[in-house]
Amino acid sequence: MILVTGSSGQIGTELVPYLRERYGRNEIISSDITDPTGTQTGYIKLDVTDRESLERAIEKYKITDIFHLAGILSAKGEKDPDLAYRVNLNGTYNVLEAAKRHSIDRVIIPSTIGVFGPETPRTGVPSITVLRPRTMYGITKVAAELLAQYYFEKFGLDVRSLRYPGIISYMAEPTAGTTDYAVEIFYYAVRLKRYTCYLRRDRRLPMMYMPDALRALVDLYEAKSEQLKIRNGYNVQAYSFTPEELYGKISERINGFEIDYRPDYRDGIAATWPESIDSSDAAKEWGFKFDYDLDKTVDDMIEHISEKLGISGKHFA
Ligand code: NAD
Ligand code: VAH
Repeated sequence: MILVTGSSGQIGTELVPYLRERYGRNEIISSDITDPTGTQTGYIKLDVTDRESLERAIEKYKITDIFHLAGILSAKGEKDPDLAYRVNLNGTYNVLEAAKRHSIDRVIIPSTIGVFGPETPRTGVPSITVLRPRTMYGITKVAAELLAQYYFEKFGLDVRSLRYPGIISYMAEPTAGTTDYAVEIFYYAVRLKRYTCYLRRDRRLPMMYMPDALRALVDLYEAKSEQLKIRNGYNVQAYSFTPEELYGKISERINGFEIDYRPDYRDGIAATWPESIDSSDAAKEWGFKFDYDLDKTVDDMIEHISEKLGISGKHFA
């Protein structure tokens, strides 16, 4: 039985159905800090900062594997660093400790390009590199990566991690991160044909589309343990672009779409992250690959967001 923490967020909203489709409806327990809604099945309320509740849930549902997604992302973390510290660091420690005590088979913890900092190389960053982040999010995620490696080496706990770039998706609208503009821009483009971007026009960041992000996480989960040399985090990305380049791609498809730029504190966060990372370790050791290039991503996003907002293709002419 697989437990997913933080399952109501941007990634969990799509990972849970993906896992249910692959391993069976009744094999997944989703959980988050919020109360269950009437429509959720196989869901429990679970605060990862509460170790006792976590251990009770592991026992009660006979959990064998954990996908630990609960977290406070970069932008929200800079607004409330204390919360980010408690959820990201104490929460991850609780998950690892509970996993060790209950002999959990595999623990999957997504990390992030937020672990990098201004001293990291700007482009083609390798998996093993300088990690000196300047956000509370990044600091807690570096600590989580090191704990993952520690639990693997010291206790033999099978912990696996990859460093996601910004994830683009249309199901759940992200609100807590620095890379969220790359989702938000599509809603504004489709609905209003106008967007004000909070990053500089030339702020280049690594990104990836959700279907590739889900497949990568499950490929890592299913890989043979002996294949995996890196336990703190494999770099993965599909492409890198600037807001102006993304605007260009959307404008080719939505006539009259306009953008302006008003950089805020999130641009300061993004300025400390690299422009591109090197996914070759992930490709070599567990076969990481991606299907969606930027054009395919933009086509798919516009199609699904238009459908979601009930706006037909004619609107774009
Ligand atoms: P999200 O902010 O959309 O979701 C996080 C979820 O965690 C939320 O549903 C929130 O309610 C839950 N949560 C917060 N505090 C909690 C607590 N104490 N107990 C239980 N749940 C709690 O984030 P996401 O984008 O889905 O990210 C999931 C994981 O992937 C995070 O670890 C994040 O660092 C990592 N990641 C995400 C991205 C991205 O672009 N989305 C990129 C890199 C890494
Ligand atoms: C954030 N999307 O902006 C997340 C991520 C790639 C960075 O961790 O905080």
